[in-house]
Amino acid sequence: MTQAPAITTTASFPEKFVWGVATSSFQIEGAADVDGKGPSIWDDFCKQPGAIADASDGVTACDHYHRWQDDLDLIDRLGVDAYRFSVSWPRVRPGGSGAWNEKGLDFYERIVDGLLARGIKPYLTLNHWDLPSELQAKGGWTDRDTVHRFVEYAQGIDQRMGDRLASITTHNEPWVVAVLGYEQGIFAPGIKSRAAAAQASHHLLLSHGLALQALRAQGSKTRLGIVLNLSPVQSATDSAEDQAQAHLEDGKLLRWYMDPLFQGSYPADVLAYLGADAPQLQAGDLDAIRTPMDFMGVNYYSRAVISAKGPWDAKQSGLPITDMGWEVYPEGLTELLVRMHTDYPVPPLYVTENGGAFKDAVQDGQVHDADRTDYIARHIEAVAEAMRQGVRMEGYMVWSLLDNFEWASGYAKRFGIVHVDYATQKRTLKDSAIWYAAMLTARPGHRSQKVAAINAI
Ligand code: IFM
Repeated sequence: MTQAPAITTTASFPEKFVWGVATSSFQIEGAADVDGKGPSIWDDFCKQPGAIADASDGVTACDHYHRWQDDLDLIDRLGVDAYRFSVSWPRVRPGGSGAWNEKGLDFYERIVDGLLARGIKPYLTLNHWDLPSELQAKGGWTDRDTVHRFVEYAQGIDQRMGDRLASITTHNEPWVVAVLGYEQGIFAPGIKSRAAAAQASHHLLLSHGLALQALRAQGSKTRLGIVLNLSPVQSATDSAEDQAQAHLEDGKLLRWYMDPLFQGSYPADVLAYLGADAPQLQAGDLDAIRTPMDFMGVNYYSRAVISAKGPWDAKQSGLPITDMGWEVYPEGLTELLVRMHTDYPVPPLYVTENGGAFKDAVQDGQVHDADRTDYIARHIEAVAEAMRQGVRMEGYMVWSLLDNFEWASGYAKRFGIVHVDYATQKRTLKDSAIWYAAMLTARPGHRSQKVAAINAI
């Protein structure tokens, strides 16, 4: 285990750089059918035998729906500037269309106002995967109608609380929704069809662009963007086969999303690879998708290494490996950010998720997660390096605030900087959280110092 470096990380960043923590609705809220919430595709998927490694579900999760005030206090203690969270679409509009659920809207409004009261900026995501089940029954993201329902959802949230938000993100990680959900079937909704995945990805992108246009048309006061999960894709060897395969995988992961968002086209090599499975487009779709954004988020965890011979075994690199089996490779974050900045006319960038799952143990009320602190510190340094190389970066957010429901892996994988005892719902700050808080509250002018100064009078 590596010792956390004694870094003065924030010194390399401008004062207005935004430091945060992130979560998502399904992973922490619980209250799956409380106060009028409708079912989501993840509620349904968890019921499929074998879908979730520990056969768990999101019925209780971190019980954040009931403990939100204490959790906001916890976020405040960390000294962050921002909290990135998502809205559960079926909590605010249970069927995805039709009646809105006032109690659901009130819940998120209380979160937003509670954050602002504590001096924390709310970064709201509309789609972190929990699509209303009723929309899935009509085809989910393969159905073009879902695009229009999503635009209405975006408008409703913006009308209700957009005046108090730091930003609205349309989608979190559309690649995951499309590929893991509709092609590999290992995430909700559990479909295995390459054509369905391609169509779903197009509709996700289209709904993003149309939502931006609709929100601007209604005078939205907040900043608008999308969040992609991206990695540098490297060839395992110099062989022509590996390099060709790596180029295609780069196309499927990065260029399939970045090209339409910034260049108005899908990459030709991926379209050729898809052949008859390529998505159906209508006139104007590509123009809508490239609607300018105010910011963009990148979720980074590791690099991808591609061999034409089959899956790459991360253990052979000799790099540290997280509990997810992912290599710790911070230089990949610098490489990725510089590439995005060089190849595309990107708006200001945020790292909207970054962190590691490690096997934590609570000992005498403490969690000594030096490996997680080391991971986060090294990735923050990688962001600083990207900025030195000219990338416009505005923020960095740790994934995650809390240990939570890690999708198909269930609760066994812990990404939190705050430990959650799921039997008691007790929260314990891990050493990584204490380190992050110490770093952030020591910044010149931090709100905690103002409070301390007032108290000292
Ligand atoms: O937990 C997820 C999150 O929901 C989306 N990005 C990756 C995280 C870790 O797998």
